Formats: sequence, structure tokens, C-alpha cells
Amino acid sequence: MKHLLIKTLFIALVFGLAACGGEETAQQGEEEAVDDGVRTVDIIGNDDMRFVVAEAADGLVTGGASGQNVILEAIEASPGEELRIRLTTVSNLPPSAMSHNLAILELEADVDAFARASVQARDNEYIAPEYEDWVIATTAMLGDGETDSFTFTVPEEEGEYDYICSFPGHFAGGMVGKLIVSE
Ligand SMILES: [Cu+2]
Repeated sequence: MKHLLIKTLFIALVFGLAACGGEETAQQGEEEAVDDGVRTVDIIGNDDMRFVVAEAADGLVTGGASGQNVILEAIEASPGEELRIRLTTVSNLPPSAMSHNLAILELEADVDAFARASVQARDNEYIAPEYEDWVIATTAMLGDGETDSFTFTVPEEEGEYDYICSFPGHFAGGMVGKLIVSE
């Protein structure tokens, strides 16, 4: 009888601990998703074939309006900074007609050659396999309502890095910007 009681208590204790542990993990997970201290740039790809943001902000170079938003022309960053880019496509068209990605290219990349070759690379989300070495980081190719993000370490080398959308016609249509890296 005493043995059974101890066993019951032990089981209750184990389950109790497991429940507590689970809760804690979930809370930590949520916190990380909301604010893990990494600077995040939220960007929308729209039907005007523009990268836009909701509003001007420190560290962003913005231009004229595009719909409800402002055109994002450049992102300013410090060498070695952790940075998250989050892209969302907002479109009235099907993904086959209007999708976006955001690929940041190395300084030495030939952006025209990359864009031209990537148009042919439908099976590789329009990232030319032969030039993948030029890609510092990229989101997935996103149709309406889809979001993808990446977190990366900004290169130590100062300069202006191109980022583009490599969906056919979008680079030519002006869906480009600069990651400006300087102290
Ligand atoms: Cu695009």
C-alpha cells in the first residue's frame, strides 16, 4: 500500500514537471519569434514590382509612395551586424504570374548576368544554380500571402550590395535595392 502511494506520487511529480517544462519552452519560443533582439526589416513585394515598407524608418532609405506604402530603395547596415529580412508578397495575381523573392548578392556579383540566368531557373526558384555562390542570402519565391525570412550576418566588407527579385521581368522592371554596408 505504501509502495503504491509512493509510486503514484512519483508519477504525479514526473507529469507535473513535464507539464511545467513544456509551458516554459512554448513561452520562450513565442518570445523569440516576437523579439529576439535581431533588427528585422519587414518588406512587402507588391504588384507594382516594388519592394516597399509600411513607413520610413532609421536605417532605411525610402522613396515615393507605392499604394499605401513607401518604396524601399536601400537598407543601411553595419559590418558584422545581425540582420533579419522578412518578405511578404501581397498580390491580386496568381503565383505563376506574380511572385517575389529577395536575394542579396555579393559585391563582386554581376547582377545583370545573375538576373538573366535566373530567369531560366524556374526549377530552382529562379536562382541560377551556376551563380549560387554570388547569393549571400535569399528568401523563397513567394506568392500572394506568403512570407519568408532569413537572418544573416552583414558582410564585414563595406560597400553597396545589390538585392533583387529574380522572378522573370522583375529585375528589369526595377525590383532592386541596395544593402549599404558602412561603419
Ligand atoms: Cu518580384
